[in-house]
Parts: sequence; C-alpha cells; structure tokens
Amino acid sequence: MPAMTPPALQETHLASLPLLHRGKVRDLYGVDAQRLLIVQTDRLSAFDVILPTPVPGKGEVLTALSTFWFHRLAHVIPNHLTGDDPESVVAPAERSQVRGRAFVVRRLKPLPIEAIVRGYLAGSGWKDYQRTGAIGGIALPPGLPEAAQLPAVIFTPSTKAPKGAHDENITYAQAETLLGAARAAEVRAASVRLYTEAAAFARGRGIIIADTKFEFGTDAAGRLYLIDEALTPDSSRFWPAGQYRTGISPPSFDKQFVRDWLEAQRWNKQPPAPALPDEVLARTGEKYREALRLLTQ
Ligand code: Q0Z
Repeated sequence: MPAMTPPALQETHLASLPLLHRGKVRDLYGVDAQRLLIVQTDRLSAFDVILPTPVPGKGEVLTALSTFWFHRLAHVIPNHLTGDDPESVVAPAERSQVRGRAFVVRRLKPLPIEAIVRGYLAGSGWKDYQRTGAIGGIALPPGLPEAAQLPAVIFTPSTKAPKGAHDENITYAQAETLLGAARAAEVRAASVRLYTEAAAFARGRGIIIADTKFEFGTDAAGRLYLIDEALTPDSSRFWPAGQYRTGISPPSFDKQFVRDWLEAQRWNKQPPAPALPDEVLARTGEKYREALRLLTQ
C-alpha cells in the first residue's frame, strides 16, 4: 500500500516543547538553550487574515521550498538549519505533527529589521513609488508602470512592527542606525546576492520572484546567518512568468484562486474569513505543489 496523504494541520499542539510563538502560518517552539523548532502549518492568510480552512500539503511544500533554497544558497551565507530531524525532538506521539513540515534551527539573535529585496514594482513598493517617486528613500526613474522590472535590484528594509501592525519601510540610513554601518552593508550585500541568484534561477523555470523578505540572525561570535524561511510564496511575491505584463497587479502564483473567490463573496476583509470551498482549496494546494515542482524538479 502506498503511504497516505497526511491530514491538513491548522495548528500544532506539542505538549513536549514550550510554545514560544504562533505566527500567521508557522508555530515556533523552544527545543533547548541552543535550538528552536519551526513548524510550517497548512494555514493560509489572504488580505492579512488567517483563513479558517487549512490547505492540505501547504506546510510540507513550504518546508521543502525553504530547504531547497537554504541548500542552494549556502555558498552565499550560512543558514540556521542544524540538520537535526524534527521528529527526534518531540514526543513519539507528536511526530506526525512535525513530519515533513518542520525545521530544527539554531537559536540566534534576530536582527531588528526585515531585509526586503525588490526586482519589480509591486505591493507597498508600488504604493510608495506612486506617492513619492521613491521606495525607502531610493529614487526611481519616473513613469514606471505597476509591476515594472526595476532598472536594478533594490534593498528596501523595514522594521518589524508589533503584532497586528504593519511593517514600516525604513531608509538604508535608518537600517544603519539600527544595525551599525558595517552590519547593514553586510546584510544588504547578502540580501541582494540571495535574491539575484534565486530570481534568475526561478525565472528560468517559469516563476518571477518579484520581491522577497529575508531575516537574519547572529551567533555569539557575531557571524551572520540567514534565518526564518527562504524564498517561499509566503515570504515573497511569486508570479507566473507566462502571464506577466505591466500596468496591472499580476496574479499571485499561489493565492489567486483564493483572492478571486474571496473578492466575489460579501466579506468585509475583517476576521473571521469565510471557509473556502473544497474546489478552491484543492486548486490552491495544486499551485503550491506546482511551484515546488517547477523549482526543484
Ligand atoms: C524567528 C518566527 C514563528 C517561525 C524568532 N533561528 C532563530 N533564532 C532565533 N529566533 C528566531 C529564529 Cl528563526 C525567530 N521568529 C519568527 C515566528 C514561526 C518564525 F511563529 N521569531
């Protein structure tokens, strides 16, 4: 008999480890003084609201994608993966909650900024550009349409806002004040290299990575690591290259069916969101698997 597909996971319940944080999509646990456990659940957020219905397979896909990128980009910068098997750090009865969907990571000191890199004009970058002609203090040529490819990749850091609030774009000078000039330069250089290499790879496989968010941490010796997740549809804007054009907001590779369905409902975009129909869930799960297949096969 072939292995069965595991059921969708909306929320972990690990009694064997202390829960440190539930994010929108991921649950964070303490393992010991040196290590953490990050579990990618099947939660999906749309319009900044966590939907009540999990997407079967999403957590496994996001885990596989981050793992793929961490290894592929390890020559640029070390990452927080320890290589320990997540199933080895939880009670036997709880192994199914982490199987194929978790990382054991080094407990590092997270830097107080989000390292955002943009190759295209989208999202808050497009909004800022329309308002000011610049993003995070970086002036751009006038007259660019929405979704335009930028003349050069730009680093537009933001501050981590308290829970519920939105991150705020900051200037590079503000990042220097928060991190120190040398660390800020190191983070910017690593971020631009990571994005540039990943975006070129993905473009050759039919996916435009319009922008992405990295997080970094330091160890006791002051060495810099890539932490958190890497270049997933949750931390990045993935567009299907075949449908790319400027002057519109291109469709999201993964969430377009969800957004289209939600937009057609009478929903005010305040929690709770309506439950998604099976058809929308199935097609969305298929999009996540398609992104993984395109990038890794
Ligand atoms: C990441 C987050 C969540 C996942 C803390 N290697 C690390 N060392 C220290 N801290 C972190 C990491 Cl990854 C860390 N986060 C964000 C929240 C699930 C990641 F709920 N917070």
